[in-house]
Amino acid sequence: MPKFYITTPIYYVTDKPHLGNAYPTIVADVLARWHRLRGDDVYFLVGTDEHGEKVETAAKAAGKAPKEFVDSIVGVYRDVWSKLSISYDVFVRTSSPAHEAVVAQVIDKMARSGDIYVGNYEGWYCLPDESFWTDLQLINGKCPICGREVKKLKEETYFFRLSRYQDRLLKFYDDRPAFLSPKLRSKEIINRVKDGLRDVSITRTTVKWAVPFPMDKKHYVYVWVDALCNYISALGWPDGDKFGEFWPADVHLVGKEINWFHSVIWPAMLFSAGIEPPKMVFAHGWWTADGKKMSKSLGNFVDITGLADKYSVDAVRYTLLREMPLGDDGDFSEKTMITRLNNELVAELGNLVNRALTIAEKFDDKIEGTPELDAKLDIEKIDNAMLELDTFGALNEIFAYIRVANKYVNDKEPWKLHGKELSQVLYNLLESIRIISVLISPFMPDTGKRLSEQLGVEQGKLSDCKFGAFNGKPKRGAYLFRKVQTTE
Ligand code: ME8
Repeated sequence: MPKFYITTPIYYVTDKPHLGNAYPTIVADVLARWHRLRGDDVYFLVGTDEHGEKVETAAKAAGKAPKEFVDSIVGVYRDVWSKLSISYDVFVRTSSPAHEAVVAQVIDKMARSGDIYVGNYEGWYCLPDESFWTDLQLINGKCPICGREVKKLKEETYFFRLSRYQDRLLKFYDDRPAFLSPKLRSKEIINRVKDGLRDVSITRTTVKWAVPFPMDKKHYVYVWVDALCNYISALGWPDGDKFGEFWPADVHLVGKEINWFHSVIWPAMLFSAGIEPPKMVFAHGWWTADGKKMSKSLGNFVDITGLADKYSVDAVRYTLLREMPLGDDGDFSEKTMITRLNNELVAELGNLVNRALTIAEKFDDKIEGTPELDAKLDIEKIDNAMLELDTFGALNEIFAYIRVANKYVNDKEPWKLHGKELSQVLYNLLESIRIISVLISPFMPDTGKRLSEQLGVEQGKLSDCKFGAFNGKPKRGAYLFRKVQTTE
């Protein structure tokens, strides 16, 4: 059985998750569900990044000890993921003793490779991004990722000899072109690596809410080195069965602002520790509000649970996947969401189901016929799109088929038909809807389930997505989606 190990970024637990954090989590969920539909052995990791100065500062502001603070927020993450139908297999927390032990062991391996040495760091630090910068990297004196103020740091630190891995990384990118995904981002990384790599600071002495550095009691592990290890600590590295089964990861899905950590620092750390690198880092784009990246620290974010309460979880999941190809940036607006809900979920999918089931439940004979619509559905194309993480292309293809089925209803006018002729049309419609219910289920799990219930069939797998005998007992249930009235 093919295996599929997919991970999301682990989020800083400074506040509850917003639309931006929900996005990669939902995308990863859709991919994990798709692979389960294919019958693959899936392991889907989510988690929380709980150490470091940023979390320590947020805890202080909340008047709590860091551990008490993170414990209170992790529960909120679990609740939000459950509300958004996130089917994760494991939830990693970096403050857990098992994870901390893995971090210390990875560092020990890196030290044995001769890649860690003590020195002095002098440069800039961006707290919201937990990242170090040189004078040259700053843009107008500000953080090049988020454009905010940076502070001067001057402290003793241990360095990781990243510079040593320049050639090996470049060869690795060359040998494994899929590693740097999507393609449009690979040049950027390769050029920066070609420009030369500086050793990276991997410890702090001033931030104590962190994993103790195993080689020197005065030092604590830099939060990014700690966080990256989550992808293997969650599998029980070095000896855990899950590690043997699922590593290397198939996809680390990450936002483009943390691509460097995942595409450069992480594989170099793994080379140093003698561990195989992951197969792919896919850098996705940003949801923006008026052109600015939505973020917790800017406060310009959309409350994802409020949105789901208002329009349904599936409508939110659908909009996030349909509105923007994975890898692009896009402005999010409630107005666009309502338009998609009304014009696609209600007027295309909902309408098809409603029309077909209304007639089908009154039809007393056995529904049978010969396939007429099967040639219009290219399952392989959809599957290939999903395997390439083109969730946008796959969803477009599924909805193109929904339009084909709706046109079939318009052309055949089943409300005027009887007997064999009606059976033939109903057969094609119900088989189409059955297949659609499977195909949309990774995107809209609740809708997929409700659809198969209304058809009176078991929820199928990808291998069931072909025309066969229709064996269901259709019974129209509540509308899948309700139109949202707007003032315009
Ligand atoms: O960076 N649009 O955590 P974080 C799309 N702890 N995605 C967005 C987004 C937006 N406006 N805002 C956030 C960290 N994201 C580290 C990660 S991994 C070992 C450690 C998503 O809480 C995006 O995936 O700042 C981004 O990479 C992630 O949230 C950052 O979350």
